Amino acid sequence: MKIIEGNLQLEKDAKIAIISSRFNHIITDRLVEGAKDAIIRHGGDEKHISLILVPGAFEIPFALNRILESDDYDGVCCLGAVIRGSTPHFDYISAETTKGIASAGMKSKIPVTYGVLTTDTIEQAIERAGSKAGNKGNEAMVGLIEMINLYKKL
Ligand code: INI
Repeated sequence: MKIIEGNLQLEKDAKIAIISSRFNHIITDRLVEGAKDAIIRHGGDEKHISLILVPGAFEIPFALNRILESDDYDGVCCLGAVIRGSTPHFDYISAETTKGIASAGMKSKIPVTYGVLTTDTIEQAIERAGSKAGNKGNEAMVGLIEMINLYKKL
């Protein structure tokens, strides 16, 4: 059986875009830190990272589509935090953000990963932004590194 998979070694000159939303920035700042940490630990260089900030998660797919029109990056990692309130707003934002990222990623030549938290409470978001449930920004970036290397083989 031939197994085709990506390793977790990032080229020193790999160009990575991180799109992060400012909304709930106490959480998203930690996701960005986790993502940056993964780049450095896996061999990348901070000077080749671009951080694109958007107002909220809803705007992530719009910026993502613009980025994918350029040939400037080897991969894009999307980070955000949508936290449920007392109205259906959460459902609209989280669904559109997720669909928008998936549909842009599907058409893209470079990999796109998803590190958008969708939680019921702020506590659940804190747990996933560098405390007891890990750091989903870090995980999304490790996933991106694997996919960058996999795409080279496909
Ligand atoms: N944006 C988020 O990233 N997280 C949220 O929890 C959130 N809530 O709950 O409202 C949120 N709203 C803003 C939205 O993403 C857009 O920026 C705004 O509607 C302007 O288009």
